[in-house]
Amino acid sequence: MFKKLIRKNDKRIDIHLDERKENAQKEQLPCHIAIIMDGNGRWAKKRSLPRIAGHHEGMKTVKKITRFANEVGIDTLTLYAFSTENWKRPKMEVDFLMRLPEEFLGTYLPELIEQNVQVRMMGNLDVLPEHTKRAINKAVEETAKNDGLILNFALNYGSRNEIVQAVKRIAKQIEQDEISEEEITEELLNSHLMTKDLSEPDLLIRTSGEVRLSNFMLWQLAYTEFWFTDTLWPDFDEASLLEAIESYQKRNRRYGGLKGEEVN
Ligand code: V07
Repeated sequence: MFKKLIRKNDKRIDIHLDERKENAQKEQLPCHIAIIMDGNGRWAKKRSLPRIAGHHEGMKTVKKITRFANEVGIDTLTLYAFSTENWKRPKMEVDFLMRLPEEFLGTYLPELIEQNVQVRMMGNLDVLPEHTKRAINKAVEETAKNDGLILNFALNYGSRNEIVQAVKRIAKQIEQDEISEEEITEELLNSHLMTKDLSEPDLLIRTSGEVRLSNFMLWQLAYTEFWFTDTLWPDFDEASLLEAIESYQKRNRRYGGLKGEEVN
């Protein structure tokens, strides 16, 4: 009897969610959503679990949100999985984090392939452990021909470093007389960023109540709508993503066709 009631309730929630999803799909969706997946450690602490338990739970949320974003019809999902600052954490935690791509792909790559998801990476991958590189390269290769959702992981990524690398390459082009100063434009700088083949994010989500960018996509977020939530990343779910999308659409409606950059 009790079980039945719960199931009934679950179903009602599902119907509600499906309806909201369909309504969202009738309006302009954010093409590219970027997420700072914060609050995994705090989620674990609240349960007296080790931080790595929070990271592991966070990985499950990545699967859930990827599935749902694909289902909704989002074009690109960029997820901040590991920042250049994260190396400062205890070695044991870093080692654990560096095993997560393998674990994730070990169980989930067949589904990603089946769902036509294309896996991409941005960040300095050279210095990652060999076992991590092997797993992510395999995923990138095996999904390269897919043309559904682009699932873009930021791994060992830092935005200032990305910009510095771009500037260095441009300086070299100048030095070697390949381009002139006049040719340095926003488009040229764009073409040297790790996001050169992606659209700019339309919506940035950060979980866990922190309201800062933490060196994430500084250049690319110039015109992006930001959505912050107190929900910890392991607790983030389909309804949370819909809430963010609905908020984005509401703001878009308010602009009434005006572009966000027309701030005057
Ligand atoms: C990581 C889980 C999500 C919360 C944030 C920190 C911990 C998925 C991946 C991943 C990365 C590349 C890839 C496939 C999966 C991942 C790290 C951490 C380092 F090709 N989650 N996740 N990588 N966390």
